[in-house]
Amino acid sequence: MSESISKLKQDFEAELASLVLTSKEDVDAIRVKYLGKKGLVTDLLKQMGGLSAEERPAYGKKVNELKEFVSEAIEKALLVAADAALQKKLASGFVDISLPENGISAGSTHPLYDVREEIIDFFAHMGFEVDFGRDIETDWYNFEALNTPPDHPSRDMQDTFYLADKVMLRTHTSGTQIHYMETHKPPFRMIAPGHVFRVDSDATHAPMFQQCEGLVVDENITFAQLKGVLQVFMDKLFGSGVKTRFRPSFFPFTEPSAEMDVSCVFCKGEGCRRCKGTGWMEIGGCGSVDPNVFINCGIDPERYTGFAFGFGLDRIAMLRHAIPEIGLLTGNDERFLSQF
Ligand code: FA5
Repeated sequence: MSESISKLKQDFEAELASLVLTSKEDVDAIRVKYLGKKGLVTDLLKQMGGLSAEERPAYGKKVNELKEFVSEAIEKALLVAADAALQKKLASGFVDISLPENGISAGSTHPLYDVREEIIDFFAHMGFEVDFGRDIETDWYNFEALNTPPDHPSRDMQDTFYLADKVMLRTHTSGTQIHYMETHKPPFRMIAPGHVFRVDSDATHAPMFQQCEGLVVDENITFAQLKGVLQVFMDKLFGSGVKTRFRPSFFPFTEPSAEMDVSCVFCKGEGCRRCKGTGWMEIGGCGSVDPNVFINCGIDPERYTGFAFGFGLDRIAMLRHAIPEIGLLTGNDERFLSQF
């Protein structure tokens, strides 16, 4: 018995040495021949059943040692074969490592990011400074300094995410106006893009969305200039000839105030669920800066006037791409994102 084990070991070594191991298949054939279900080493193991109880331990130990020896030799041979195959491939031709791997598709920028960058670019070219502000505001910046009295509905717990008493996630970017006016004296023009948060949710309202604030302060700034700047801005965003309208409105921090609407892209102005039957979609508020806001920031309202505006970037992206639900913009659904 012991001789047949030694003999098999010698045969295996001789066979392995005689092969030029350039392929995994060659090594696999030897593995099956020795270690497969009907392999030679497996055969030796099976013969153990015919031995006496005294002979079995020594025999089993030897066959197992042989099995381990064969397995290790085959592992090594596989590595040699893999390396030989690689060398052969490298020698046979040029490998273009700059080629893209199969199945990797190119990504693209998010539609909201594009809108934000375009807005920043547009206003930066007109000499506006960019201030990103902060997501967390105190009551003073989000409401009080903006001439918003304590009983104003926008302070309601149902609209505002409060973090602590008089500390909240900002409900609009207008607070950045106040920070800016505390540290800059007129004349100036600035924009403040950023995320804002409200307890609000339907097809065109999200609890987290983006706005871009704008503020211009100097001597003799008029509402007519505000209308001019915003019309050029709309032409840039939606193409010249886009249908817009200013609607009289109210904001505590501007007087007079207006809301700007763009013709609904879903129904072409006919009236539908998304525009609540009006044919228009509201994209921003604006107005002439209320003198009380200037006083709160230490700016002389007798000398300076200004205009301000605040637009919803999600709404702009929805209108540009005819996106039916605002939630799609932040849902991270690959089927939606891959369309851009
Ligand atoms: C404001 O937030 C004012 N701060 C805008 C402003 C700035 C007025 C400066 C005057 C001067 P309003 O709440 O209307 O206003 O929001 C402005 C725009 O944000 C809306 O027109 C709309 O485009 C967008 N918006 C408002 N709520 C949501 C929401 N829940 N989801 C998505 N977009 C919204």
